[in-house]
Amino acid sequence: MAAERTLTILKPDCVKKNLIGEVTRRIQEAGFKIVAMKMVRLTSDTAGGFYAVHRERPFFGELVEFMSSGPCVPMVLEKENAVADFRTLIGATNPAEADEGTIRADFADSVGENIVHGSDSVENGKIESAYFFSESEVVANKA
Ligand code: FUP
Repeated sequence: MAAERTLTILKPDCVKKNLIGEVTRRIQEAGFKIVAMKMVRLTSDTAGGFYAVHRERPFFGELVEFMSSGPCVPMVLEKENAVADFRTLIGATNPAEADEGTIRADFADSVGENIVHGSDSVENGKIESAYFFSESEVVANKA
């Protein structure tokens, strides 16, 4: 079966808490291959564009403010069943509801500041990956 891809973002709280290494370790230990990564500082516009689907939600302003509050680390990850397996690894959006041992249960402070993003479908993973990476920045990682 062809490997699937998903897009994650290690969010500004992850970077501020010096958890880039620990979260990346867990991602790799779970069998995901990193096929693209970079550190970026989103602006209000680029953060708002990424979360445009939530534009009308009451938390949109805070979400944009948080996502542009410091650098973050988007990555494209590859694995069989990557989208669903990654969401299992990170746990529920609200860390209070996330299963024990998941990344959000262990490190997130709140539903708004929840350490990592994970695409919710293969199609959205493609759209979200293209938001951060050009085709030439996504490499075949066969190592
Ligand atoms: P997820 O797919 O787990 O990232 O969750 P959503 O797409 O539902 O939400 C995207 C982001 O919006 C969350 F990561 C944080 C923010 N959010 C809130 O701040 N409050 C909410 O009630 C729901 C989402």
